[in-house]
Amino acid sequence: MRGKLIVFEGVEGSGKTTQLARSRDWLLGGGMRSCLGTLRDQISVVVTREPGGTALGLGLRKLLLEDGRRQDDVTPTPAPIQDRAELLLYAADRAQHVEEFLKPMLAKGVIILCDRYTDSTVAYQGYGRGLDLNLIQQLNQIATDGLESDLTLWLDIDAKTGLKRAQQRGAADRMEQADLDFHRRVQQGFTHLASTYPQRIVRIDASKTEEEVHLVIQKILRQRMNEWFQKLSRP
Ligand code: T5A
Repeated sequence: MRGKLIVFEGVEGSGKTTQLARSRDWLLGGGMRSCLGTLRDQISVVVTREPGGTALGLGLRKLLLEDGRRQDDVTPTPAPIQDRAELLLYAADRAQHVEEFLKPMLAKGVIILCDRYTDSTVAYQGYGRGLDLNLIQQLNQIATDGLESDLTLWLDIDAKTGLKRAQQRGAADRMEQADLDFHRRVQQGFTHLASTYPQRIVRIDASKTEEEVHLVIQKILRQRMNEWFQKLSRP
């Protein structure tokens, strides 16, 4: 039996990482048993993220997100990462992640919870940076070798509220430092994607409390797991 790829998407501070961890805990702590019965013992759950789901990806993540130089660094300040270079670095991270991690895990029948995937590239590099959407689609195809998510949970929150949440947590990374208009365009990108792919992308109101959002996600996961594994779990 092939596993399933479940992706969490949204703007900065939408609560993806929080909800992904809660979903994993719920699934492992009894949620899967309630959906799958004894089949639960044969299925495992792993979490991963983009960028940074592999050793190579961790290096790329550092390049992409840290704008930091040590205070005592005397080498010349590097030029900012150009938009097309940024696009290609995210694609390289994904190509490695798909081959090294996602495909082998799916082949083993694992349920993967992944923090960001292809829709982030469309939203950030396409809508945010203004790069050509057809080019991004082609690049996503090359990087994923056609691997799509089985379900994408889009945590929908307005860009300003999300950024505020992310900033309250501490220093902003290179992407978070982009201006509010950029993050609003990213949000438009997710909105457009959700209306284009209603079968794959489920919108979740992420402005609610952490617990309320978790309960909505639980309901969706229960429904999907029943659909996906119903036949297998019948005695
Ligand atoms: N990127 C990524 C691209 O540009 N192109 C791509 O192709 C890909 C794959 C990734 C960056 O890379 C960009 C997008 C990103 O800018 P990251 O560190 O993984 O960088 O950044 P994010 O994914 O944005 O992670 P964040 O941690 O900023 O946001 P999350 O995960 O959505 O939010 P979370 O869960 O960490 O929560 C943020 C804060 O809000 C609180 C939490 O406790 C936390 O303090 N919170 C809530 N507060 C109130 N109500 C709720 N319901 C809350 N839920 C969480």
